[in-house]
Amino acid sequence: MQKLLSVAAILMATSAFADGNSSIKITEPTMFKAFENARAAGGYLVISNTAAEDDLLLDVKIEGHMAMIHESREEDGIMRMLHVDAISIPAEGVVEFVPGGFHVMVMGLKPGDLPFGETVEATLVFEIAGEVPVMFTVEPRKMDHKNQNMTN
Ligand SMILES: [Cu+2]
Repeated sequence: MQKLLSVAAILMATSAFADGNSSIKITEPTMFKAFENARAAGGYLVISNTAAEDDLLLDVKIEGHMAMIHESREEDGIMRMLHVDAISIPAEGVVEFVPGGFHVMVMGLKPGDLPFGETVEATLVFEIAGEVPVMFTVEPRKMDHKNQNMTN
C-alpha cells in the first residue's frame, strides 16, 4: 500500500511539472536592452495556443519590476508605444512579439538591474491557461535595417 501511494504521488508530481495541461507554449523568450544601463528593456517571445479555443493574454508580471504589454505602432510617421490591455491568442494559433510590434515593456530600471546574460523570470497571465512562467535571457539589442530607429 505504501508503495502504491508513493507511485501515485510521483505520477501527480510529474504531470504537474510537465507544464501542467497548459495549452500555451512559449518559445524564443529574449529580453533586449539597448545598452547595459538602459532604463527600459523589451521582452520578445512567441506564444502558441494549442487549444481549440481562443485565449487572451491579460497581463505580465516580473517580480520587483514594472512590466506591461506594449505595442509599437506607427502613426503619422511617428513610432509610438501603446499599452495593450489584452492580446487575443487564436485557437491553434501563434502570436509573435517582435521589434516594431508587441513587446513586454520593463521600465524604471536602475543601473545594474537586469544585466546582460541574466535570466529574468516572468509570469504571463492568460484568461484560460492561467499563469504561464517564462524565462527571458537579457541580451544587447541587435539592430537591423528595418528597425533602426526603434526604442524597443
Ligand atoms: Cu514599450
